[in-house]
Amino acid sequence: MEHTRDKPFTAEIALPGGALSAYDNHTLRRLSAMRGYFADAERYEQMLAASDIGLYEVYELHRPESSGELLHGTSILHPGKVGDEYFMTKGHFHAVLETAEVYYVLQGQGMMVMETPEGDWAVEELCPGRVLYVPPGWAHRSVNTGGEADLITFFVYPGHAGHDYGSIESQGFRKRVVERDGKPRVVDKARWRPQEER
Ligand code: M6P
Ligand code: ZN
Repeated sequence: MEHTRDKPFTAEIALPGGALSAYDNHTLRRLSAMRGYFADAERYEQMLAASDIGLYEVYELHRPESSGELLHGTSILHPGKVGDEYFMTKGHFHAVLETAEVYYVLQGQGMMVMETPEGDWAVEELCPGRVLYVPPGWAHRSVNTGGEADLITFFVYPGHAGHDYGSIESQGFRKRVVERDGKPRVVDKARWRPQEER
């Protein structure tokens, strides 16, 4: 049997903006999809009642979800905060836990919050030109600390990795990124309190 191979292909990333010139999926994650994710639940509900704004967008090229493939695309995380907590992605483990991901930062400022099921955690700063390697087994969430600009990253991960939102959705990450005195600060999840109670 003759093997039919896909042809090589290219795409352009428009900057500023971050859209791919050719893509199959465009996902817009709105505030309403993030209930329970931000620490300040009261402020979250107030903001949602005012407007169901879009927090981040993902442009992806469709590839088969097999281990030899590399899924890739761009992620555009808009600036803003819910209370003092910066806008962020939901964050996830890969369904196939032992799979990695690479991020290349194209624009903006942010942080990648990461943790393992064993209790290890790490936060790396994201700035233009930087490459971040998320090793197998690490949950990952991007946070936009830039204030005014979109955080735009290019990502690549194995085709069979999948997304597992379960434990992050129910328990969150161990660390949150909040604004303190105008600057981003990494705080323990447990220590977070609404501004008035501090
Ligand atoms: C990055 C990639 C995507 C992911 C997206 C949004 O662009 O890791 O695979 O879907 O971020 O993050 P999340 O799925 O956690 O909402
Ligand atoms: Zn991932």
